[in-house]
Amino acid sequence: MKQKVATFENEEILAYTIKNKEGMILTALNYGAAITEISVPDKYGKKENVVVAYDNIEDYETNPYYLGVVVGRTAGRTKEGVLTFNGEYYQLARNDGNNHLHGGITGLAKRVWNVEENPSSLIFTYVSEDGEDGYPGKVSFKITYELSDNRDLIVSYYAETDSLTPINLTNHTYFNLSGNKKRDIQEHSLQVASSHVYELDNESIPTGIVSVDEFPEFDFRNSKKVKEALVSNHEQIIRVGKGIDHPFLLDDHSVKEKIILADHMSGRQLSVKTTDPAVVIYSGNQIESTPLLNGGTASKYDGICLETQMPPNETERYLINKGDIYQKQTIFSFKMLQD
Ligand code: FUC
Repeated sequence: MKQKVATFENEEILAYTIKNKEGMILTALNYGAAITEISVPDKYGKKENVVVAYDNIEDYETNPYYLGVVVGRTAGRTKEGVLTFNGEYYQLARNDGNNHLHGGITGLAKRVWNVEENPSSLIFTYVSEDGEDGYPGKVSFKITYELSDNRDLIVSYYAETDSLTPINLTNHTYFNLSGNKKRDIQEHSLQVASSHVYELDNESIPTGIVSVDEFPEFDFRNSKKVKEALVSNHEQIIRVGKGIDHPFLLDDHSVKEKIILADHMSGRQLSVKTTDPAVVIYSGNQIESTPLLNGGTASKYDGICLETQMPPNETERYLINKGDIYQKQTIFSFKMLQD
């Protein structure tokens, strides 16, 4: 089902809704492939939205928090927006202080994508021309959101290029399992199979890798409340606005559940399977009182992003060339916990 929800610069903005057999609902826009709704039941069977969304659809045109979108061509921050490879130098937009963030001023997040609608999947395609957002190479992107008959959202990424260029995509959905954002995520529990994290400089550029043994606030190898990290006065936590906004290296590269987020009050649990080597976890530290989100309020820690990807600012690790295929899958599985 699709519905026209807005017009941005003469382009029709459409919201597509698909359901699985159990009635799990996903809604996404043709703008940035932004996920505005994932509705799943709580432990009493009450179905509610577990993603953060703007109340006013017009806010997706600027989308200051990158809610729900695909980010790229390269996710995260590239120092000074400089790419150097193959003897060439490219200057990308500096849209975050001195640095390039989430693919630039426009990026994939603020493009109108072509959408093919199927009963339980949406296929988004977009061709990015050579030089777009400062990146070399013409790149064809394909992103699929598919609902399984269980409660899985399978996000598949595909890209191919006509010349050497970096690709590092992720999805920037903010989860809040309380349902329709009744509470913030501080009481959510989080488990991450990661024993090493990147420290950041004061512009949030990764500097080096530390063991979580030396940084226990970020030791989520056993499940603990997100709040336990947020209340710390560790300089890394203060630096990013009193929260988490860091790349975590995943210990095991096979496809299995490596990240588990749970809200015990609602009984909802989300687990994430990925083959990506890292996840940037962002606890919504920069969310302000406006724009309004999910029913009239907005504040810090309203949602948490689990951005599976290659570590940011390591361009040489994710170059693809003509004839190569960039392909990966992230599986978000929802489950109801009983008391
Ligand atoms: C995240 C963060 C940033 C930024 C943005 C909206 O991925 O790494 O700090 O605020 O999203």
